[in-house]
Amino acid sequence: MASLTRRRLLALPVAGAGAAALHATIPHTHPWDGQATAAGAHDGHQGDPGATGDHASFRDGRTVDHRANGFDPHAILRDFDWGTTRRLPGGRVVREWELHALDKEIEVAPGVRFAAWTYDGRIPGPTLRCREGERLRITFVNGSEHAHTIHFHGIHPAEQDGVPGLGAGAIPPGGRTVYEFDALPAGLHLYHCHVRPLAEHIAKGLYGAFIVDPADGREDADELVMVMNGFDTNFDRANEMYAANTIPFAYMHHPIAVKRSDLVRVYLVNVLEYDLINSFHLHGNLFNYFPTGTGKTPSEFTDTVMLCQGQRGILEWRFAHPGKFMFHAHQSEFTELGWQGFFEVS
Ligand SMILES: [Cu+2]
Repeated sequence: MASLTRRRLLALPVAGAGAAALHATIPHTHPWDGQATAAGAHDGHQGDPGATGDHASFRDGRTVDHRANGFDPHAILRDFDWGTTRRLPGGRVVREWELHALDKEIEVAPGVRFAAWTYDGRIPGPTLRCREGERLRITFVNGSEHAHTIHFHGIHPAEQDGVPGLGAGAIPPGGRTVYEFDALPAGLHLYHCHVRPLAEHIAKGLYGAFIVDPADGREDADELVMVMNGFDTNFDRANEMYAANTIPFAYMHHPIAVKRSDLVRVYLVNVLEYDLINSFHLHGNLFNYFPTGTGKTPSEFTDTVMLCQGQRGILEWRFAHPGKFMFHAHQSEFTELGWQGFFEVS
């Protein structure tokens, strides 16, 4: 596999020109191997996603300091930010948020610190949630040392699009602006910075999910947000780790508890930079898939979906059986590098 070979060349956290040729002959270690011994070296990433083997990665149970990071991927799953609301004289709801761009060092894997750019100090940023037809006002305060924007997916005027050269354009450090538009259409969307170089501004962590509930709502469910992402920790424009909601293996160490009697609804967003596609695969069950969440008729009843960057969709299912069921990217390389987890069904 070409990408595997390339990654083997580049995945070592070693800087310096001319080193790449040497890397090919050195046993590959993950950046998060840290102080692990040479026993952690291995030949590649292929294999059973559920197997631990003799691979000295942090799949052995080590994890990051969620408290120091200021966010926990388990909390992010069910953390919906409804902002604050007020009513206009005509009765229409105005929903408001204030988002801050903040430069912040985040431990993305045990001992691996990443100089991230964040919305509100977390990756992904807050999951903004509203109802179809409301008026939305998002105040953006740039507390970063770099210029940024918030570009929302959805329907809105050009000057509210959060791209350089239109409307408020790129917001300089210390600057602020207000994005204002109607919540349209109902569905699952996302937001991210749109300042060039775009890949860097996204890969550094400036993105989040944006949910517009249909005016007539959705069926009650246990709702979960999964933003599929990855991190390039050695600045070679390739990811060294993959995850849903930032921290690799988080849901392997602590499975997501769900009830067999509940409808499970996953809001799945792919923001992964540098790789052309990402995917989600569920074990032991199939789900209804609603692309972009804009329709109420599923496009597919399946156990695997593939998404390019910016693509998203809603997954719904009920577990047929109790027990532990894996979910993971169905690119084995991504799986091995962190994008895998368990549901624990009771
Ligand atoms: Cu930016």
